[in-house]
Amino acid sequence: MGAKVAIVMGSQSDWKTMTCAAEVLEELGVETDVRIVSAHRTPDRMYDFAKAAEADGFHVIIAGAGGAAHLPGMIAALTHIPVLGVPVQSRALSGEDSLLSIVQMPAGVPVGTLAIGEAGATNAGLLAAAILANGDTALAARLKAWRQARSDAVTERPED
Ligand code: RP5
Repeated sequence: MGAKVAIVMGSQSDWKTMTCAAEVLEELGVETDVRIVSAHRTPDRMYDFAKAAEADGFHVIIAGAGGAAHLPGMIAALTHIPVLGVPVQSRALSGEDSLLSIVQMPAGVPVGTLAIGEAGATNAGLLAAAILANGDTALAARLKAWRQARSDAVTERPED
């Protein structure tokens, strides 16, 4: 069976951030399909990807972009599959431009927007896993174990 999670980004330069989503999904044993799909540089590729996403078997799309970050919203306009948007930290405005571009979708076309940068990408991966875990008890168990390990790693007192 093919990947149920697609990770797309507007540029090669976004990969340093978006790899965090891929890494956590790999840790959880979730296969991903990773692509560069730019809304303004490769609009036909973006359209073809989004229109084919359901038939291609994707259940969640994680889309990262920076600056005038219209990629997640454009993909959400073209498919009903849940889109999780990751604002990539931009050079000029530190990602506040990316965040506002992605989060302020008009009612009716949602993009689940995460934090700016690597934390957002990691959490997008975790949310994608949580969505899939609703119908996958083995994945749910792996996700619970992943979270438990994070809790177990917190010491009661700070160490010198
Ligand atoms: C956006 O412009 C991309 O998502 C990227 O975050 C930003 C800069 O792209 P490059 O100039 O590095 O290709 O389209």
